Amino acid sequence: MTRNLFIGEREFFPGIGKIRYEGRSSDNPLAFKFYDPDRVIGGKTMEQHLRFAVCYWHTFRGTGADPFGPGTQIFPWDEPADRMDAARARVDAAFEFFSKLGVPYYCFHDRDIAPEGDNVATSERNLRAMTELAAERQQATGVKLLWGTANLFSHPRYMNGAATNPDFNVVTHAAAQVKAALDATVALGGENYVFWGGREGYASLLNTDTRRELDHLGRFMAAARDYGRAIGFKGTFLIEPKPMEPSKHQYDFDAQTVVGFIRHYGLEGDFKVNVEANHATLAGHSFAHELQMCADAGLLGSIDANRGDPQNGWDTDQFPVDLYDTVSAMLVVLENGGLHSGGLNFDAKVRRESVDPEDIFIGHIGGMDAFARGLAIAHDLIEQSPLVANRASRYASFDNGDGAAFACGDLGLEALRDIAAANGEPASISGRQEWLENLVNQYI
Ligand code: XUL
Ligand code: CO
Repeated sequence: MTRNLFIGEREFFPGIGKIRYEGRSSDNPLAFKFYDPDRVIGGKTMEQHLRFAVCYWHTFRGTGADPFGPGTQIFPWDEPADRMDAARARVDAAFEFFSKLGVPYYCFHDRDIAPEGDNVATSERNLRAMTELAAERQQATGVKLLWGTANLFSHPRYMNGAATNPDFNVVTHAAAQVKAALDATVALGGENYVFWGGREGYASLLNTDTRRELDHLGRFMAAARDYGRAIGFKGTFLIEPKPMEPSKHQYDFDAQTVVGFIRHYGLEGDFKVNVEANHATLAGHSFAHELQMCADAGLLGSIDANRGDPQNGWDTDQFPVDLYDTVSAMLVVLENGGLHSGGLNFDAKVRRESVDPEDIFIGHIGGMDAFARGLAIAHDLIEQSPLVANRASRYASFDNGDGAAFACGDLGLEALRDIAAANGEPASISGRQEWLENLVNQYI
């Protein structure tokens, strides 16, 4: 019986109880093989390290529709004909799912949990009503909000951008939505607030003043920050980079672009980066590279955990199952001292052909197990293998003497030239990449 695990009037996942850790010898598809929330690694439990979140959009608004055909996934929470009734059913289905899966967090866009109304005031009223219900469900289940966000890309009014739209009237609608989404995030105790700029970009320089658009984006972010702080939002604002899709050229191309944007517009201290694995690969980077660039800048905020498809060049948002990816990501996260107020949000969806409600559980279980293994392996690599010491030793020539003087800015080009002339040709030093790759495999 799963009687205590649903909270509304109806059970949406009958026959599925609480997902438990059963260890790697279990052949139960609805059990964790590696994610043991209470297992302590390096002084913190797996649950505290990984801070998993389920996303509302793919899981409770996705239908499997693609440009070639309608949805294949007919789920009971979409049944009510009235849009607010359907929204209420989804909240109940969502909190039942979060509780059964055992994730501490969820994330949503304003339009995921509440339907858009005919005008600004009606949309605000719908969102407030749904926020009240979500607050009750959070209270009843203990599930918390990792981040809220506003969908500024689906409505036709945003076809030329939201904060970067050339028409001021559209910018004001984007602002109204962000204001209401911040109100909801604060009311629900959200720990972060995300901006993913789906259409904050352009298709042609022939009709676009990119300099003005970027300045408007900077102004918009500052206005959101000021409003959020004024209503008591203590969390972190996050910008999620993506190089393309839907815009051809997106202003938040990759992590280093966003780091530069945050610094250029004076947003450090309030803003960090939300790195998504599939967006990294679309930008021609690895997931770990994007995480490392943020960690180096002190701006690693949170993670959208998923993966792309190696043969398809678009944002397939598959569940992360590749251990090399999760190990390399967790190496960066652990060396960063953890995710802090961020988490691992599964911005991932099951395939169009996966039509059983059970498939949604299995997708998340696989992602959670893959990150649990990544965490344990990365921890062992850092604590027990020569990886960290080897990396540090490559830079030993900067630790003292002239190398340290250069690194501090005390040696100019002429002094460096004299040292080169005096010391002669440097010894050839191996990077030993193959050895390090073998080491990673040894620990996996
Ligand atoms: C789109 C994407 C979004 C953001 C939130 O590619 O990743 O779902 O995570 O707007
Ligand atoms: Co995302």
